Amino acid sequence: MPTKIDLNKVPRFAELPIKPDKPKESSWGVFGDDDELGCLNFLTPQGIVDAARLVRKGSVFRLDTKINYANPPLFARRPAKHNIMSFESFGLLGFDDSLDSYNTQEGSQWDGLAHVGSPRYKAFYNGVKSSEIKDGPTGRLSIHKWANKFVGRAVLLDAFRYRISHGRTIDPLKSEKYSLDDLKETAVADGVELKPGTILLIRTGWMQAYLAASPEDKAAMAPLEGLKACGIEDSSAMVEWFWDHRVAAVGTDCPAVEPWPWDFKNEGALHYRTLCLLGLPIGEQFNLEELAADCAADKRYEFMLVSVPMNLEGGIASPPNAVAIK
Ligand code: UVW
Repeated sequence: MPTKIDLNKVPRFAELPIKPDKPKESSWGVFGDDDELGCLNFLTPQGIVDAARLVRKGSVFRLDTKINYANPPLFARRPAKHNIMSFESFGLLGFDDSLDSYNTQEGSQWDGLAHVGSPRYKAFYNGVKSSEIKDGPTGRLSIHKWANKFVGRAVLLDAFRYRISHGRTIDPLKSEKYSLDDLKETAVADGVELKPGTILLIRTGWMQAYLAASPEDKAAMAPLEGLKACGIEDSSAMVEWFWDHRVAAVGTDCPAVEPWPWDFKNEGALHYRTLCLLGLPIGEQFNLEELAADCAADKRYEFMLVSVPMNLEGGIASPPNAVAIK
């Protein structure tokens, strides 16, 4: 649905909040008091048309991990069990399948705006209360409301490659941090521009490190207390940079966008600043490996991104079902 908001009139981060009764550094009310899309409002029909012009060579990169790629899944999530059923007893040579205990966050995922709320304000994005987050069509901040929305221009910041190539090593399997300067320097080095309405992908190197790890190391990483993972800095300056560039969503290849573990009691955690205060969707465990290799080869770090989250009414999160198209 085309947005009715004049994006030229959206306040800068320093002007937030727009009303004194809204949380500090929040965008609550900017897109309307009932808005449930947050920064996805920065994706516009014109932005989709412009993004389509970035398709030049017909290369498609799937950004989702395979279901059950993480063995066992992180954060003690349960693996999906794939069952194939036969129709033979009905006289039909055919099959269908089902997935038992499928967790929408078992692999690559967009965290929906109902995933994490603020302990201080006891509310989710735009003041939505826990009681309003529920299964079915009336569930607020549900992932199914994104179904027609997640298409536009995207860019890749290969911060891992940038750091390594500049001799500043980082161990993605430790709780190490990419600073805002790391991201800005990567953007300058690779000629990446953050235009309004950009879906920002950030490669931290976590996914390639995880995929190369031994089965024993993967098993040790699965429980919450066993996982250590890199991520991006959880500062006010970081989200100011996103907001003032009208970034529509931030997808990463690491498990929590910010380093894991993050302290749930820290009000400055990126999960609170993005999902809850700004309504900025964040993505985790994306597989950016093939895309990053292609961008390094052709030096084009911008492309069209098409993501079709699950049509699950009341859904909290979703695999991105995303492709980058160049
Ligand atoms: C938590 O941070 C608990 O989950 P996720 O990283 O999947 O958003």
